Amino acid sequence: MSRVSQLEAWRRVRGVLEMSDLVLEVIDARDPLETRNRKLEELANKLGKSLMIVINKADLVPLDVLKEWKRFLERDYPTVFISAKNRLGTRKLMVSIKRLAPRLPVRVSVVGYPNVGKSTIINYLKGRHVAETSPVPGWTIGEQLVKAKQWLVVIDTPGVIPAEEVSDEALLVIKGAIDPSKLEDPVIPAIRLIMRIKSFNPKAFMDRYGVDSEDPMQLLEMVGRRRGLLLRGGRVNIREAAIAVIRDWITGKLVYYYRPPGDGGA
Ligand SMILES: Nc1nc2c(ncn2[C@@H]2O[C@H](COP(=O)(O)OP(=O)(O)OP(=O)(O)O)[C@@H](O)[C@H]2O)c(=O)[nH]1
Ligand SMILES: [Mg+2]
Repeated sequence: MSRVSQLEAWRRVRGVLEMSDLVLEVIDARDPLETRNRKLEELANKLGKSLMIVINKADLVPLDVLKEWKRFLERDYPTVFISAKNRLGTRKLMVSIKRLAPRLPVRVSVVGYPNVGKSTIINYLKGRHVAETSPVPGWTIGEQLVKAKQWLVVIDTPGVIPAEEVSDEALLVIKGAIDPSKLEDPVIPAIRLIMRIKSFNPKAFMDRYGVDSEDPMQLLEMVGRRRGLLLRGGRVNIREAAIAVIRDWITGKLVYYYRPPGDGGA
């Protein structure tokens, strides 16, 4: 993850926040705490902007868990959950935007970590493909203004990562915020990810690959062999196996979720 490109991304996001009337902070339903960006919230507060949390990728998490997160996050900000990909929740999102808009027409910025689905939400509000989306984190580089409705202008932004997290590759892998092919060593981050996935969803690997092991390194071996990711001589290409696992997490083929802490929990 390059510090320079992140500095530029923050600069652009700040500019977009300054010109918006309402901020949509997009988070990933599978890991709301890790994809909630407090630095963005602080910046929006400092600039005096109202903010709404949009829990996206709701298709990957059960409804009762989504409802608990909504209740939990609403202590801080109005919250909705949607699946931009499956086009579920548009009406609810539109109604909430209209309700929170300080004026009409309203300018709404869409912000968050890389890969949470910001550009997909822009397309969904517009009703057709106007913003490029990709399973590769860090896809959107510049901002883009889109007139979604007569009364609604939405602004796509690049994903931003708090400065203190930029060099913590394993953490960024868990947040789904970094392209695994850019990692010098994807194996250690993959092992941390495997342990986290297993802690919340012990069946995740059996469900996805039909193999499992308590030892993350051995699990990578098994996944690599299953996938035919072999080096010459028949040994497993562990690097490629690690990248495959990280990609499957990013694209929602490996799933976990958890409930909010405290009394919002189970
Ligand atoms: N399962 C699921 N996947 C989604 C959803 N919304 C977006 N995605 C997927 O998440 C990936 C990232 O989506 P983008 O819209 O490009 O995310 P972004 O936040 O704009 O990412 P950057 O531009 O890299 O910051 C893509 O592969 C989307 O198809 C959703 O509601 N459910
Ligand atoms: Mg984008």
